[in-house]
Amino acid sequence: METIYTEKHKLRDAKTELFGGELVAPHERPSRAEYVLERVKGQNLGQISAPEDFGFDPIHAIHDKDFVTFLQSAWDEWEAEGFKGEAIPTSLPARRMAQKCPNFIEGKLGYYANAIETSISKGTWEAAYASAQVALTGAARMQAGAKSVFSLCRPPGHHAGSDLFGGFCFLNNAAIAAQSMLNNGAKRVAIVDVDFHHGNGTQDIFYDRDDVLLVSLHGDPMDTFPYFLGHADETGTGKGEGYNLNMPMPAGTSFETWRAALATGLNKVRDFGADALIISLGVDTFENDPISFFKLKSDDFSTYGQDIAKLGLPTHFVMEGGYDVEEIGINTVNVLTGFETG
Ligand code: 7XA
Ligand code: ZN
Repeated sequence: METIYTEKHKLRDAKTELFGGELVAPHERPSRAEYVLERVKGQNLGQISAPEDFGFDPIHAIHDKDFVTFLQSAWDEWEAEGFKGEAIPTSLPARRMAQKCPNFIEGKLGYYANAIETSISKGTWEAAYASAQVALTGAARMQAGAKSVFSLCRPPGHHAGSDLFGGFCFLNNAAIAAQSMLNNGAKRVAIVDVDFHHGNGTQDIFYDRDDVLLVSLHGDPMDTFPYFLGHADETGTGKGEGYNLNMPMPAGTSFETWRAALATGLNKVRDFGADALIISLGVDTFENDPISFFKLKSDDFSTYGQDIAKLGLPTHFVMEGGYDVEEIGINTVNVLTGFETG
């Protein structure tokens, strides 16, 4: 399987994440992608290629132009104010508050944030843009007839909405890849999000659509991030009704339970009749992940890679979360090699 990767991910190297009331070293750090890359090489997964540059149009097909402009200039605007730390919003338009975007950068940050753990730092935009191009290159490979491809995206994307960042995400790589496939001839694309966290950004983007099916398996949002979306009764709206399947699960969920939910999701994908499948591949379902509460072991990742392969669909793996850096490479590549042998 070909891997798409760029060193530009290293430009996203924030020093601070707001966690437990403290500013800590971010869980989402450059070493994550490097562990995965090392394992891709060590297991001889296949060719490693640099992304092409598809420009802004496919990004604007998913994200509001004003939001993209904000991401591009946020760090410079913040720095120009003389603030000493990284850019973190302090004031958000919570329920019933005005929806006008302020002029001042601190207000803009709040307007465009869906969570405030994620600081914007120097280089964040450049890395986010490159990450989207990685996913777009993966999408292009699929359309050229590849059976599978791995987009080693970093920063991740599934919490980013059309005009919202947060949860370590800025641009929604999987959504951008899905829309690109649709714009280039695909009729129906399914996204199965196996990250521990609900893909609230992806859900928000496609919630009223019947050409993109989203299946998400995740920690119950009553108990974990992103808290405000991801419930089982969120099934889509308008013509999108029935095209959003959430399967929240409780703390301590075993692989057996999780795998049964995956089977339900994959059956839904089969019935949908997708031309292609995108896996939002987060491996923070691992038993030792520091910010999650499922109990998958390293071998389980191989098993579910095989399960996904049995669908027989062209499959694009797009990297999302996973934070126990020692194991992230093993678990990620186990899914990919499992898929290849499945
Ligand atoms: O899939 N998404 C993630 O892995 C990021 C979750 C961010 C959690 C922040 C909780 N303080
Ligand atoms: Zn996650």
